[in-house]
Amino acid sequence: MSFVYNADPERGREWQRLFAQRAPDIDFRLWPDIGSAEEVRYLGTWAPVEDLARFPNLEVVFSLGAGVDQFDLGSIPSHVPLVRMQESGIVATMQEYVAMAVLALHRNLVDYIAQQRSETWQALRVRPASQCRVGILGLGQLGAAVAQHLTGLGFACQGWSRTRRQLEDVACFAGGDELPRFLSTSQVLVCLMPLTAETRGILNAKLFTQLPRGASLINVGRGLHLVAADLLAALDSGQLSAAVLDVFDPEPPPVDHPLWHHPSVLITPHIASMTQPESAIERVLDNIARHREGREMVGVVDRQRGY
Ligand code: NDP
Ligand code: OXD
Repeated sequence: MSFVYNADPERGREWQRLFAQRAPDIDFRLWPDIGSAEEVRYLGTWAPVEDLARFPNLEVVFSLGAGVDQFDLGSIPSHVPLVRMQESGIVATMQEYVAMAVLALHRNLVDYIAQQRSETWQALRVRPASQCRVGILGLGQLGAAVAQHLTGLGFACQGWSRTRRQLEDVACFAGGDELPRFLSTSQVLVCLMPLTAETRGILNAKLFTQLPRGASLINVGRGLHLVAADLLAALDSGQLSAAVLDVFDPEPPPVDHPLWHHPSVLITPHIASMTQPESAIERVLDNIARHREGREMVGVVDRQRGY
């Protein structure tokens, strides 16, 4: 019985060491050294793997990331569940990144970077975090944890999801009807939704006009949530003041893309958070145990919803 790992080889070697310690009965294989195809029960992968039919005894596909939009759900046999990554390391690193981005925007880092370049010494008004309202699109594993972390830093937080959530000290909005009210008071908007047919292009001109003038945007969801031309227009008109972007489509964006050089945009190369092998292995081994015992696994993708 084997687990085939198909993602970043450096972290793959960490997974290999952890599997040898924690689950020596499972033959851990690093792609492309898959061994006997009949032995493959579990596939852990970031990217879709073609022709899954070559693994006749495959039982579970584990996405090594939280997002699953890269998979063609129709190409995974219906009896093989796709499980997305829900683990404490990916959550903690996302909390750090969004805190960094919100603090950078709240404390005018974009302006001070420009000031430093022009040797300008000019203090801007400082306000406490409690006067800054952060709105989070998506209140799942990551959005909810980010909201709670930002609340701990003193920010006023609110979130929006498809179905209603309840979180301490976080105003929760749900569904299309409540979106305009949520947006109208979100001074910093964070996108932490999965990419689905419903959310594709959601960060567009219509949405930007519903934010308070001068609001800022953090996109850590997926590149295709954002209509880049609409963001550029909103920045240039002053409707938005700044953006922190971690995800693009394609990645990296083309060399001549105007976002690279926009003075109000900070870019990072899709590193907002990362699955951490030491904590992720707990989740994967627990899910394997659940699967063997016929119990429900944590993070099974609902193929109907697409996440
Ligand atoms: P979850 O599935 O746990 O949460 C998704 C949230 O989005 C839920 O609250 C869900 O609502 C909400 N949502 C989904 N569709 C809609 C919709 N149509 N309208 C309103 N709300 C919607 O996902 P995670 O929190 O684990 O991850 C979110 C995304 O973050 C990933 O899919 C991935 O794209 C991105 N990501 C980015 C990383 C990076 O490094 N940049 C790293 C990891 C993830 P409901 O609660 O009602 O289901
Ligand atoms: C993820 C990601 O989905 O890193 O986990 O983007």
